[in-house]
Amino acid sequence: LERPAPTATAALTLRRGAARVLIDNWTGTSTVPSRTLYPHQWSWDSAFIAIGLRHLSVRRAQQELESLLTAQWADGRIPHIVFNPAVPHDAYFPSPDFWRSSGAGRAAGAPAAPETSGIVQPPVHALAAWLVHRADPAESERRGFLARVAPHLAAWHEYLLTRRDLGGAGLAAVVHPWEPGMDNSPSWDRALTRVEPTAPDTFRRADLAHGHPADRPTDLDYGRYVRLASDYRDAGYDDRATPFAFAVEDPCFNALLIAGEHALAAIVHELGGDGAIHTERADALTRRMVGRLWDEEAGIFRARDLTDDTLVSQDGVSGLIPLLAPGLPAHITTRLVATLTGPRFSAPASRLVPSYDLTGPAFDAQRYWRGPAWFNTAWLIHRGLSTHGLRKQAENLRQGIVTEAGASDFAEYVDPATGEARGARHFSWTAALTLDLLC
Ligand code: 9WN
Repeated sequence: LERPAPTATAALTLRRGAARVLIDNWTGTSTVPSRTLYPHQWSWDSAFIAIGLRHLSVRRAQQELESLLTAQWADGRIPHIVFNPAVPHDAYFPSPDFWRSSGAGRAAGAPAAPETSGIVQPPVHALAAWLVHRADPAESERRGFLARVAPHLAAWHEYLLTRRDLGGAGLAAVVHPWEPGMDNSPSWDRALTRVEPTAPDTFRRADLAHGHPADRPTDLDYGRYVRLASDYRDAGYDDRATPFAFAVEDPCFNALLIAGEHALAAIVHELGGDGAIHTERADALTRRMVGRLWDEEAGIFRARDLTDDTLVSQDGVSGLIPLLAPGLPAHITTRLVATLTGPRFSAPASRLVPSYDLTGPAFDAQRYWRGPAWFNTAWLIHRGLSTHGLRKQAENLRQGIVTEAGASDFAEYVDPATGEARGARHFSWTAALTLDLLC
């Protein structure tokens, strides 16, 4: 049975609880995803966090995004981690010594400081910047926020649309399972069998000190993550020179780029310019995403493995996130909603969306991106449903998000069937996005 939606008093308590998480996880310039598991700044986390922080402090939300942008590389990439120099290196693996973005062997184009990773995460930033601006346009204008961030956001998208167009068809590719932000999704299993894992005794995982092994990726997964990241690093993070053993066009990543291009169009327009180029790009990306990633028979978008140019047959929540694209053909929207509300992705007790097909062979209700329901993906689908005017479904999901976030103490992810908390607690984006849906 689903839990009842919070009453007005409970909603107030929930808002306070969410605010407390964001206050506790604030470091002075940005927010850690979790004080225990993830003690640095993460790229797409910061974007989601800013979307919630804007309801507490617009200045802080601006700072969250701007501190991330100071770590942007010369080629436009926004690194997936910005390391906090005050945190000991053994607190998180891989640490700055692994990535070698700074110091003697510094990668070309990496900032002299701060230290960063060399891979990226999904482009939620332009959407976040636009929403932060909208929270208080006068304050944003007074501080010149949009004018400052717009060139960085444009350079970031440009990087993705050019250097990362590895398939040559105008979509952005990811080159490491950490890049789409859904590390051990079954969608990567087949591609990863081609990757020779690095021996487990050559590195030390820090995540198991804080996370339960059954909730986290396996040692074999980590061996492959390390191999892919070190191959990229050893090629100087050069997208033209690296012989990528893993290269995939992911639906969620590209749907966020589409939403980001629409947001950039609004930003440029607000600054007095003509944002048409970004709208055109968003439309072109939408057409390409439909052409290359939509699977009519399966009724969901699928990742394209560029190594053998095939669609991956495992279905995950990523394939539903293209609902975010306002220009999606109507029949595809209808099919996607049917998939979302059908037996493969509907979890009536939690009203959330599992990260992987409930009926799929690799489903695991506990393990990270192999089944558990996450709050950021639910928020994105909520936004997609609202974009297409699907109010009833959006409201049902909104209630699931706020109810389960509160009941799980703002967990990183939950068992979709029971709502049981998994992973870290007091997780920043869970708190931020709950706050957003309560305001
Ligand atoms: C690797 C911080 C990040 C999220 C990702 C999530 C997880 C990292 C890890 O944590 O990934 O980047 O160590 O497992 O998969 O989406 O951004 O919250």
